[in-house]
Amino acid sequence: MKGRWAELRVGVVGAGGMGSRHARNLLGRGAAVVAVADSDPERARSLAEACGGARTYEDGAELVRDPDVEAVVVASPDPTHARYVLACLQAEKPVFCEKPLATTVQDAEEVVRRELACGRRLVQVGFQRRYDPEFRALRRAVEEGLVGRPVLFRAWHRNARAAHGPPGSNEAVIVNSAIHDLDELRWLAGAEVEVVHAVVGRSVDPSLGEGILDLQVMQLGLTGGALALVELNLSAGYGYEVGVEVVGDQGSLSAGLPSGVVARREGRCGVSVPGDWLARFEDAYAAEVASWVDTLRSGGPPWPHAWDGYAALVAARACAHALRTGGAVRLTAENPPPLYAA
Ligand code: ISE
Repeated sequence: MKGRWAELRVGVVGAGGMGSRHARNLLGRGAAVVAVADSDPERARSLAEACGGARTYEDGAELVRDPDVEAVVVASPDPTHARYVLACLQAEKPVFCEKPLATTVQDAEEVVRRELACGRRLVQVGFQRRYDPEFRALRRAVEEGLVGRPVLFRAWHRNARAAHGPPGSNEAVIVNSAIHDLDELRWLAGAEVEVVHAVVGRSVDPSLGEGILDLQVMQLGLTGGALALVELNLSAGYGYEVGVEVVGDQGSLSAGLPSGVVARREGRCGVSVPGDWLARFEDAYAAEVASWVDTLRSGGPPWPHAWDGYAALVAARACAHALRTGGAVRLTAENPPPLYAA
C-alpha cells in the first residue's frame, strides 16, 4: 500500500443520482472526494461543495489525468463508461465503474484486454446486489447446498417507472437494467448464461415511446443445466422490488420478499415497498464502496471485476438479439483469464 492511500483521494465522474450517492458514501470511509466532473458545471459544483470543496471539471478525462486524483468513480451516462474506464487504465488508476461496464461488447473486451496488460485488477463494477445482506445470505445458502442442486432461478426486477426517462431503445432497457439480473444469476448460480431461449416483451407505458418494451420476460439456460426466468418491469407502477426464488432439487430459497415493520392502519395491514433502488439498496451501495476503499488500501483485488462486467454484457447483448429476432441465441463458452480467478 502506498502511504498516501491512508486517505484515498478520489475523483467522481458524473454528479447525478449515483455519482452523488457514491461520493457521499465515500466520505468518512477513509476516502476524500477531491474532484468532481460533470458536463453540467452547476451539478458538478453543487456536488463538489457537498464534498467539502472539491475541484470541478466538465470533462471526465481531464479529471482522470489530474495527478492529485488517485482513484476514480465513474457514474456518468452508460455510453461513456468504457471511455473513462479506459482512461483510468491508461493512467493505471483504480476505478469503480457503475454498471454497465460498457454498452458494446467490443468496448468491454477492450477494457479486459487493457487491464490484462496492466497485470493487476484495477476495475470494480457496481453490481451492488452482491453487497446486499439478503442476497449474500441467499448465495451462502445455495453454496451450502441447503436446497440441493439449483434447477431453476425465478427472478423479478420491478421499477415503479422508467426513472431515467424514456429508455431510447429496448437494448438500452436490457443493458441498463436487466444486466443486474444477468449478473445476479451468474453470481448466485456460479455459472454462465449458456443459451437465451427466448425474450419476449410488451409495452406497458405508451408514453415511453413507440415500440419500447418496458416489460420483458427472459427465459435462459445456464451452464450446468439450471433454467432461469427473469421478469424485468420498468413500469410496475406501485414501487421498486427485486427478488429471486432459487428452486433446488430439495427445496426452494427466496430473497426480496416484502418484509419489515407491519403497519395496520386505515383498514389495511402491510409493509411498505421502497420507491426506487436508492432506497432498496442503500446499505448495499454503502457496503460496495466501503469494500472498494478497503480493498485499495489493503492492496487486495477489487470485486466484482471487469470480467464480471464483460460476461454480463455479453449475456445482455444476447438477450437483446433474442428479443429483436424472436429466436434463441447460444453463447460461446469462454474461460476467464487467471487474473480473474476468485
Ligand atoms: C438503474 O440504473 C439501476 O441500477 C437499478 O438498480 C435498476 O433497478 C434500474 O432498473 C436501473 O435503471
